[in-house]
Amino acid sequence: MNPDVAWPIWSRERAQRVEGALARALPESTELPQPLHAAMRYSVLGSGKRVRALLAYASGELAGADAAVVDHAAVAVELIHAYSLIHDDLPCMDDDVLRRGKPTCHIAHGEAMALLAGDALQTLAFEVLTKAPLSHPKTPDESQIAILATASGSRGMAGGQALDLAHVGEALSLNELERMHALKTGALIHAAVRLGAACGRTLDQAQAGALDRYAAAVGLAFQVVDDVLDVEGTAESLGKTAGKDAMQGKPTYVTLLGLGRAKERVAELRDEAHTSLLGFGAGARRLKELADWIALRKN
Ligand code: GRG
Repeated sequence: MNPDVAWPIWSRERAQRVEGALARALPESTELPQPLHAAMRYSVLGSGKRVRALLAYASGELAGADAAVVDHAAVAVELIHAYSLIHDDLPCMDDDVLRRGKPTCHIAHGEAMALLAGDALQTLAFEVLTKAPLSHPKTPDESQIAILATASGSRGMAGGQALDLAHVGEALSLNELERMHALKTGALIHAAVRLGAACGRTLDQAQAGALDRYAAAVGLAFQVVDDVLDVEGTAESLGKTAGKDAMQGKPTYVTLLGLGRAKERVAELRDEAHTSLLGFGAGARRLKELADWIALRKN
């Protein structure tokens, strides 16, 4: 955890909460087929900052939802995230050997099992959501399944990854870079915020718009910080290979803006996130803390 930012007790408690819920949602590694279930548990449990789960709990709290109702959304979003990391690390994509401070899934469990583990985590996420108790009925396109499916698919994270792969070694404008990251990283972060809020009372249009602006700002801030840490961090502090973007000739906020301006951009996005929450009062406390943490994180 980041020594520069006090990680609130609330966040620790929620991170532990989702860890337990993930452990219960995943098949035991003694269950057939054991190698697949072992690979799934290896990649999901024991580490990870759980930022997406925390965002879901925090926006759930804003909408007055019980943490027990948000658990399903928090688990689902972390399962999709874990699947994306496994597939991203595969030799056909980023070809990485270190993730969350340990060998990547395909190094530890073999390429075929890693591919299947990612697939199975993705479908498990949706299975978990089918069991989510909702506090009130939603229209189909507000359903948690629709929110997560759109954010994960070709119009969201998978689409962003396709754009990323297509542009390795190419120059991108700042707008093109932001569009790519809004999909690749931002869509799932946005979904986490929306999924949590969907567990509580219905927000009016202005409130939903404000929450969308918050999610867009923290999603982008998360990515700009990731680019800064890729330059300033170490494999030890990050738990993953550092300096990869430069190695692969990937356009980043740092290559486009320079380190100083990239850091200023993070501060602007944090301010935007705070401003978007002004109308909510004390209910937005956890979302505000998370925006701070995302902007100041060191891993
Ligand atoms: C394979 C469909 C598919 C998508 C992959 C998310 C992603 C798309 C790739 C990950 C590559 C990457 C390093 C993106 C930058 C931002 C990011 C998602 C970092 C990892 O998320 P953290 O820092 O990870 O929240 P932990 O381990 O803490 O959960």
